[in-house]
Parts: sequence; structure tokens; C-alpha cells
Amino acid sequence: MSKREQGASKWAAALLALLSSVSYAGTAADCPFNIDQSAADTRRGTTDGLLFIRYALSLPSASPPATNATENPAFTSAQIDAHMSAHANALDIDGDGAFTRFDAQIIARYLLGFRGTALAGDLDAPQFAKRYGSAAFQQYIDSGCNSANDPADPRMAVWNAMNAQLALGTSAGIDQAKTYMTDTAVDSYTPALATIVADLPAIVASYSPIIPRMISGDYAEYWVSRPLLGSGTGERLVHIVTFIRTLDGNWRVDAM
Ligand SMILES: [Ca+2]
Ligand SMILES: [Ca+2]
Repeated sequence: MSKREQGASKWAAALLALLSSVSYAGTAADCPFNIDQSAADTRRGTTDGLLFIRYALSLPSASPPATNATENPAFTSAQIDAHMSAHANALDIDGDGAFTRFDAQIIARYLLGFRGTALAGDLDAPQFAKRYGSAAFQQYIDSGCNSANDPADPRMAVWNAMNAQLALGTSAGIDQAKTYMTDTAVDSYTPALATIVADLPAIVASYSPIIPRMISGDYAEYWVSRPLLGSGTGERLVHIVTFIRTLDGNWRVDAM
């Protein structure tokens, strides 16, 4: 094996190790779907699925017809509440930060055997959903509802990649950063970026992380703040960064 081949082989081994470290180990059986805590750990749409929907609608868990339909008539509302609290992250199927009737609906459908586009093909993704669509929901559940496996927010990934280039403080970096912008943004910001190229590392370092404000279809707005120059009291200016999903399917910064 040549030196170059040895290098490539080491690189491939390192890549494999990295990929296996972020693997989606787990199965749907790891999802905390046995909400009625039946002894047999059975997960049924007509019992557990119904209880998830009742919980999301704030209906009393332990009143009929839920009790009549459950496999474990002895459960209490307190047990349901404890289960929901203990598994809040895993049960947030769309990853919008809360357990809502949307999550309940997907869980109930899954437990009733809906797969593929039948799982969510007729539903719009909630505003702040990190996971979109039937395939993403099914993969999340099939792999054990482990939110630690969540992919990065695609808009944050674009923002961070663009800023990593701007932070180089070079015109080559600016050119690379433009690949993360819409044509409109490139037209708007190219002249300004050229005049502040040397200051870019400090400017980028002063930004806060971005926070989602509104996501709707192919348009998204995030908050970002930066220190107010000359403020002795730590005042910060808040800006809105807008993203557009362009025709190639990639999110790009449109205004900042
Ligand atoms: Ca059950
Ligand atoms: Ca949710």
C-alpha cells in the first residue's frame, strides 16, 4: 500500500468511526409510547394512542372512554403526567419544543400502523418544527425517538457556515460566504462586506447565536443580537435574519 493509500485508508477509518458514533441506534420499541403503562409494554393506537390525544387536548386521562379502552385500567392521571414529563423530549416528534396535538396525532397514527406518506403527508409542519414530513417522523420513531440524534437546524447550519467564512476576514472568505446567500443578499451586501473585510472577524465574534422567530414554508426569520458600540451598560441591538429556501432546496441567508 502506498503512503497515499495508507493515508486514504486511515481517513476512511476515521470517517467510519465518526459516522458510527452518530448512528441512529435504537428501534421504535425504545420510544416511550406505552403511556398507559400496561404491564405487557404493549403500544396500541386504540389505547395508548388515544391517551396521547386526550392528553394533548387537555382531556382528563382517567375518565371514560379512555379508561374503558385502556389495557391498564388501574393507571392514574398522575402517572400519565409523570410519564409525559419524564419523556417530554422524546415525545416531541416534530421537535418544535413542545408536546402538542400534532405530536399526539403522529404517535397515534404510527401506533395504528400508518407508515410512509400516510403518516403525515396531509399535514402541514408546525411553525417551529425541526423535523418535517412523513419520512423524517418515521425515521425518528423507527430509530427510538432519541432527540440526541437530531440533525442540526438547517438554517443555523447555513448561518454558521457563512459566518465561518466571513470570520476569516479575507476576500476569498467573503466569496465563499456568498454561496450561503440568496442573489438578493449578494447584491445587497457585496459592496459593504468589501469595505469591512478586516473587521469581519471581530464583528462575527460579537454576534449572539441565532434564535428562531418564525418559520413558514420556504421562509424563516431568526433573531440575532450584537453589542451596541460604545454602550457602557452592555446594551445589545437585535436584528432579524431572514432565510429563504431556494429552488435547489437549500436554505440561504436573504437579509441580515
Ligand atoms: Ca399500553
Ligand atoms: Ca412537538
